[in-house]
Amino acid sequence: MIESTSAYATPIEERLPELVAMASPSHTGIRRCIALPASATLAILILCSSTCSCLQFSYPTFGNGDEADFSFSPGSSIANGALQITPATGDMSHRSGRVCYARETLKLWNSNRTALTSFRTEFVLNILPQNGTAGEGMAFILTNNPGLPGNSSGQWLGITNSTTDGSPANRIVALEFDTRKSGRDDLDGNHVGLDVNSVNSVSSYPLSNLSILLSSGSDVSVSIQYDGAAAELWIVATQRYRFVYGWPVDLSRYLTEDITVGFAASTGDHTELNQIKSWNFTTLA
Ligand SMILES: [Ca+2]
Repeated sequence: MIESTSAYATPIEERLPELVAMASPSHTGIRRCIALPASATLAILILCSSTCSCLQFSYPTFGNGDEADFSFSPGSSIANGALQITPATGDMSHRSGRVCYARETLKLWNSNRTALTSFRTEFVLNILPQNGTAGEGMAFILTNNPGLPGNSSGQWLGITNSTTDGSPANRIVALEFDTRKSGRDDLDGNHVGLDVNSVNSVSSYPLSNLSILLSSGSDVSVSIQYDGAAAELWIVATQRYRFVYGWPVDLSRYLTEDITVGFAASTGDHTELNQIKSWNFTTLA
């Protein structure tokens, strides 16, 4: 049973905890294992090339030149300086999509295999309703199965579908940003949730009473940090106010070694642009 570690909202002017300090992208380009300093020894290079947990990248914005770095499901794209997780043109209704980083995977275990890999990722999401009412939402995903599931529009958020939902074979852990109450089990139309192989969140938290509206068309800055030694996953979401929430979650119960990181999203009767305007990722251990 996964239980919340803590949750609180603080005015935006208050200082963030060290654990999840929000940082603007400070550099561009991609740094990977092979970009070690020249002083690194050959032994380290060999070790790094085989076992290093060093996924790291930064995109302060997105352009067409970045397309080769990502996998796109049909209709997903880079447009308007952002990753468009679902189609940004044409028929946008009842669509789902995924955009994943394709250059390298995140290793589940750290280099010494003494603990799960710690990481921090930060992104700016912008959800823009297209016909007045939002639907359905998006999610940051960690998965061993990066391909988009069929029939995963609407309530399924590009994460699962009516056949696969709940199966451990999905091998996906997601933090969802849900913009529509899809059914009785859905909390509301404006919440964050931790999803483990299912869109029925293990734990979810409403944002409306914190004056955060995911589908306002205004940027939401998100920082997610995983402490592999403590097996804790933390999220900070900031719009006008800040939302902080943490869960104990052992990723090794649900995922295997090579983890793809990315985003999933969907629309339904109601449509929205599911946009990621910037994204950086840093492996911490
Ligand atoms: Ca929903």
